[in-house]
Amino acid sequence: MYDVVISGTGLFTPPNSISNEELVASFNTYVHRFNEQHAAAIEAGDVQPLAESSVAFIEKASGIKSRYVIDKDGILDPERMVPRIPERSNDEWGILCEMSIKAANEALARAGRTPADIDGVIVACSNLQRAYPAVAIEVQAALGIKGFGFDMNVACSSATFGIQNAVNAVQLGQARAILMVNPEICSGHLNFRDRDSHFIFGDACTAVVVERADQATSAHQWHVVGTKLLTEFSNNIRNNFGFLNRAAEEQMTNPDKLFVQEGRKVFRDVCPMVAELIGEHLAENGLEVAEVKRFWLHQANLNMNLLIARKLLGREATPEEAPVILDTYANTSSAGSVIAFHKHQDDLPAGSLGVLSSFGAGYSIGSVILRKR
Ligand code: CO8
Repeated sequence: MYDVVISGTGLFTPPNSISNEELVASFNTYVHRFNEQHAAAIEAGDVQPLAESSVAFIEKASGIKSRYVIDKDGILDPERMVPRIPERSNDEWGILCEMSIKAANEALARAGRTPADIDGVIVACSNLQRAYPAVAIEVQAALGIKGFGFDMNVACSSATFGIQNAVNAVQLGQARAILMVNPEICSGHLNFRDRDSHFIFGDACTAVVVERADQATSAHQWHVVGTKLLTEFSNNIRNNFGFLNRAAEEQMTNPDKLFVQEGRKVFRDVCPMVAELIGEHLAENGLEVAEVKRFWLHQANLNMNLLIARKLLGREATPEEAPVILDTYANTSSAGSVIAFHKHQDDLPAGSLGVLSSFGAGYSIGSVILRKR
């Protein structure tokens, strides 16, 4: 068994950002138009009037102030409220592949590697563009990587599950190095007409190079001390979009074919599960929570992260101990904890211990313990 390191990370951030103010203005225009158009039915009690969204609520309930998106105009158009992302021909690289290449190039540069050093590509994300061919194989072709590639989806936990797969392959000698990528266009599966969730998600892509410790030369090496994963079935976060939708066409456009959740229940169920899993994982490795210098937590909700850190530490975490990126990125699903890791690792000295953790639909939870070399 080989020792394994994460030797490089990369990030692609879309150029367009939407503030809460812009998003709420568009949503409220839609609400006013809907209520005007249905005034008679609302008056007769046949249709429920829609309620306005509020910037103050969004920031207090979630900590989110803005989000990056692939297409801003389509989302903010109150007549559309869906990003416009034109279909590409099969002769062009797809948009998930394009995002992946940008994040991967940064991760490879930080790792001091070229595509010739990589033996496999894993694309791990919540929102895959198509059934096949795998986006990972397209990324492989675009970068000129030999070996194998496959896609996997464990919702918001896709990156930690992807890292465990990559670590296993390198540990066993099946690959010298694996490129693991998380292209997330969450805006494509978000119902921007739903007041409860229209503010939650953003778009981004992250990439991680996992390789043998004895071959790594990067200045940014994190030894993978261990990985631990957990899944427990729940209906509280669902997206029922899939290939069988066309076989029940009368329900094809129902709201459950986009992201739906019971946010309160998710919050209540998942926070204790995450704190328990990370605590157990550290203990299994003979480590104390107090030794951890940084928690790169999944970036869904600020209050969730504050509670998880408080449960683990027995006190409030400082912003340095549990960095926040969801204020400007919102929830970017599997990319979130990796964005936090990418942006908040270089200040730590050699020997520092950190935990990368994801949580989300499934339920699914992942913990990756890392020590800086
Ligand atoms: N503006 C004003 N008021 C609002 C709004 C709004 N936009 N929305 C709701 N309210 C009102 C409600 O009507 C309610 O009013 P009342 O008290 O009168 O009934 C009140 O505000 C409180 O509503 P909630 O109970 O819903 O509010 P919460 O405090 O629970 O906050 C959150 C809502 C922010 C959604 C919170 O529950 C949360 O973040 N929970 C955790 C969710 C989470 O982390 N989910 C992770 C899922 S992501 C994942 O796994 C990946 C999926 C794949 C990605 C798919 C891409 C699209």
